[in-house]
Amino acid sequence: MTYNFNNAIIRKPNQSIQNGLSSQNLHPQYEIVLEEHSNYVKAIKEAGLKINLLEPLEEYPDSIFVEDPAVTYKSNIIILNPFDPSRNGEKDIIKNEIKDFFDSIFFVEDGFVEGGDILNISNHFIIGLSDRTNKLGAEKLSNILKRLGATVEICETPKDILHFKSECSVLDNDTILVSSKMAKLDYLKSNFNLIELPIGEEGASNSLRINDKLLLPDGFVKAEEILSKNYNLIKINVSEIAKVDAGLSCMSLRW
Ligand code: CIR
Repeated sequence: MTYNFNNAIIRKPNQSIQNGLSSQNLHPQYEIVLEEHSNYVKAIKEAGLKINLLEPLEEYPDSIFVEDPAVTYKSNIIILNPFDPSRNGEKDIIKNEIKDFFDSIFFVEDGFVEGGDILNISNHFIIGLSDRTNKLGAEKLSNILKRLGATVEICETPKDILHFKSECSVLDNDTILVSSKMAKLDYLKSNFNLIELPIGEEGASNSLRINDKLLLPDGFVKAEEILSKNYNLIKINVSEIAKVDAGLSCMSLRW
């Protein structure tokens, strides 16, 4: 099942996170990021995962977002090709740090693709085209995933959403949590059960289902009300980390 995991890779925060890419030109404070990150690590442990902690990378401001330079599938790791020049070099470092955790390693070397644009639901992947992921990168990744036995759909990410997964996440084998913008995508509407969050609660749509827990960004009252009926929630405050356009999924690689 897409959300049953045993292991996670997480990178300790770097002080240079304050200079991370931010659509609103905001600068998170390192000390607060450390505190939020430590609660995130605790929640992932509580969900039952063994954590493999990587050392901080000061030369890459956005490097705690380990989901973007790589994606896992079964016991494989695929090293991606992040678009932003300030992030592209992360892939060469993380490759050496994590390759021994996996049976096989694959590479997307042509085009661009970032992990934030890849949603894995059951044996199926949706790759969102965005400002960070282009058609060539999506096709190269799709070829690798298909060879490994997955099915793949390439979809557009609505304009002004950074990554496909910035506003959606897997809840169950056929259920996806979506913001109101993502709820309009024909491909999602016709193929999955969607739980739509109201306008103003977009920040909660990047939640993280792990085993029997659902990690949810704190501070979204309506999302909590909707989801607490069927899911075992762990709320985490990530408001400082959100200043650099990040949510819950991007801070770990799970398998
Ligand atoms: C970036 O713009 O690349 C970072 N500031 C945020 C990356 C968030 N990644 C993700 O949602 N997968």
